[in-house]
Amino acid sequence: MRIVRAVSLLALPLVCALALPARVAAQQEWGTLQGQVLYVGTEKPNQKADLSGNKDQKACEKKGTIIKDDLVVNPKNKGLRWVVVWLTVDNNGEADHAAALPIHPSLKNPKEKSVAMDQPCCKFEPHIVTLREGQDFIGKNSSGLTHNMRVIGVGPNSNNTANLILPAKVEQKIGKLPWKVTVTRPGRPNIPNLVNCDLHKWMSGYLFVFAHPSFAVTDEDGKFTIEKVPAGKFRLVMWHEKDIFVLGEKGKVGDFNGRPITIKAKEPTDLGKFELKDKPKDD
Ligand SMILES: [Cu+2]
Repeated sequence: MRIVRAVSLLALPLVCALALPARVAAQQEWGTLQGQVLYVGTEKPNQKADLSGNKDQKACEKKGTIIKDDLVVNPKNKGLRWVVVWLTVDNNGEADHAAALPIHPSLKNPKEKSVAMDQPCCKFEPHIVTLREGQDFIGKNSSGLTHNMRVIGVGPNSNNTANLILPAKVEQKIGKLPWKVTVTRPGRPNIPNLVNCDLHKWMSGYLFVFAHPSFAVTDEDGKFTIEKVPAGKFRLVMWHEKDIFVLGEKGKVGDFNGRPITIKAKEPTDLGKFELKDKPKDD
């Protein structure tokens, strides 16, 4: 008798769930996204920066040769570093770059108040800084040399364009207004703000601003992991400074529509390896 009652009680929530109107959205679930980007093009990676004729050449090369960041490939596994990877909403097979992505409750607000870009040895480190809206961007100079930091604010960040001298051991908040996602036209994806040093022409970096936490930058093996991403159907967009929007649906370079992906709930979704070729010459 007792058993029968227990069963009927258990069945009750199921009946209620079936009776719910269809318009009540299922609760958002979360997963982890990972993958690896390989460079299979013909350009020579890991090239030395040209410092010849610069007054700081000796000081800059004190700790070794400076390797450019524009095509950093791991010779062991072809992993391409400094690829920015992020999610966008899929709207009938098109990337909707302006639509809001679901954000995991624990990531509603960024944990750190600011993110810094340093220049300890005549290179911007990290080469690419990713900010979330609400975070401050700090220009830092931990070296013994004077650097100039020119940040080119595009679109809604144009008022944050800065051109400042950063003497040795100084750091400064950059941007008069809160940093926003950089879009140049409606429907376009976000693009980075360029960072240069006028005193050392080989120095360049990028600042990306996102309105959500579902982004990553590939590491020295070309790998990326994005945790607490929304489960479901989304699009994956990739950017690299050589090819700009590198991951088209059919592998077409320069397509900022990205590629459709399905993220599994509660377990990692491994997208495997993405092979990037050179940008076509006629683009
Ligand atoms: Cu400099």
